[in-house]
Amino acid sequence: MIDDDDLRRLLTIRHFERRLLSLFDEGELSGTTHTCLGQEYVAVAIAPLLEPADVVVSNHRGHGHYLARYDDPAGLLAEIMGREGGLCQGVGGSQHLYREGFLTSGVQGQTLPLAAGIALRHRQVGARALAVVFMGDGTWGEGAVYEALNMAALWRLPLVVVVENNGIAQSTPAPEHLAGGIAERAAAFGIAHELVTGDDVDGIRVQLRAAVQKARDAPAPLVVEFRTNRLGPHSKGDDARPAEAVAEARARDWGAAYAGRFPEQFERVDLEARERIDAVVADVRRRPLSAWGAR
Ligand SMILES: Cc1ncc(C[n+]2csc(CCOP(=O)(O)OP(=O)(O)O)c2C)c(N)n1
Repeated sequence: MIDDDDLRRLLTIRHFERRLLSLFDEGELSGTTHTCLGQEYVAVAIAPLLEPADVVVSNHRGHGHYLARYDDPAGLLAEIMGREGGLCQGVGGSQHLYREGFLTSGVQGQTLPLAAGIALRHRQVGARALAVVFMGDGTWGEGAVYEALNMAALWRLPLVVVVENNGIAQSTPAPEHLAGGIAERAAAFGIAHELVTGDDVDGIRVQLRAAVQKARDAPAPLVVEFRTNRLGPHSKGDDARPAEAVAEARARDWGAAYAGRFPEQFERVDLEARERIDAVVADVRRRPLSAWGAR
């Protein structure tokens, strides 16, 4: 059973992401946004394995990574809506967030060299801190990934690469863009690889704790591959998958399965999370537009 705190984190992310899609429909958001619906548990499972000095480098699908670490839906929504109180005064938006210890980039693969550089710095100053980079399966098609892995392995960098392998890159299924497998690619560099197939946050932490600790204490890179499930569209409304694939994703949803097993707890925490996000949306909507000034 998931404890209330973890379930609250999971459902806060879920309701946040759902509201983003509805705010788009209402014409309240511009640009684009990529939700992590279905994948919330990856970030929630990883967050307590991290220490405050660790640096997270996230990607275009990064809202859950941020919320799992900081529980700050108002700061994130204000950023995405360009309102006062936004994390980066509304200049970064959904894909380019920055806060000490956390940054995201929408440029696929660019984040691997960046995270390797941060891990190198940690090593040089003896910081005992990790760089943790989140990436999708499709991003293994970018050459910069391999330069970064090569250096990370050679220089024994404290770098944890979390792969959210949801089996699709935008509209291209993994079998059409990924030759071989991620485990084999890690092995080619002599990098340890952990495969996570479940969605139980406690079980995932038990599985990963020792490997993450090792990456930190006896610095060396680690690839953690989650076989996960993208429930929503690639971005705001562009679900190019056939109806059967969408139905299959829904059938694999951790949330629906958990609600069926523990309905009383789910309904109680779900309502709490929904009301919290409703209040955040009402608050942020009333705020004036953010005014950007160089700092
Ligand atoms: C260098 C670069 N090329 C293309 C894109 C457009 N793009 C954004 S997300 C995406 C697919 C990424 O797929 P994956 O890595 O599997 O992550 P997922 O979206 O499934 O989380 C693409 C091609 C981009 N942002 N950056």
